[in-house]
Amino acid sequence: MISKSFYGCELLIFESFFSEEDSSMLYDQFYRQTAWVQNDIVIFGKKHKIPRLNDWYGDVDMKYSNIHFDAKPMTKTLNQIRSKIEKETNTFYNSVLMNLYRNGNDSMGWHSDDENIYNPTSSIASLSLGGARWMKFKKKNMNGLGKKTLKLKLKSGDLLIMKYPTQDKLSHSIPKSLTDMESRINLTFRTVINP
Ligand SMILES: O=C(O)CCC(=O)C(=O)O
Repeated sequence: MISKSFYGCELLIFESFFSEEDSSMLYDQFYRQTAWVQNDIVIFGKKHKIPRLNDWYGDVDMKYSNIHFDAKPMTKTLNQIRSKIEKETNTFYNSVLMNLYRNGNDSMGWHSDDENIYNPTSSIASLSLGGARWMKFKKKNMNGLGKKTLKLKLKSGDLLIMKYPTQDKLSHSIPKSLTDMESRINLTFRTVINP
């Protein structure tokens, strides 16, 4: 396990949490069986397609901006993954946001998972399947050149744990890549509380 500390936030990476073979089997299963949707986001009054596809499983509805996913029970496979993560990390998760990055042009901008549906002191567990991607972290509200960022390479089968207070103090992003990238599925397990 690799442990990184950045502005007082602990980030743990369990490399090959799932073997290459299991990761590729899981990737294929999720790719085929998930009802992927591409939502719109409104920026300065203009609609844009979010550059990645999503789905959501969990105890409560997921709402942010104009995006809405109804609550639905986790599948058997998601429950098995969740149990394995919970055993390893001693944390309880009741929902998962599923992300599909089709190629290097799909991305996720700077943000924190700090919406009020989440328990603010719970970790977030993020499993990567498929093509490797960089994930960046920076201190919240810090812009401009010369500001420190942390870059982690997330490979297929790797599990990243973002511990409290990561969502309070840091933003994270999955930048676009100019080089060709294999598609990637990411599952972020979260703990929602009824707002
Ligand atoms: O794709 C990832 O590894 C991170 C996804 C993410 O930051 C999010 O969905 O909030």
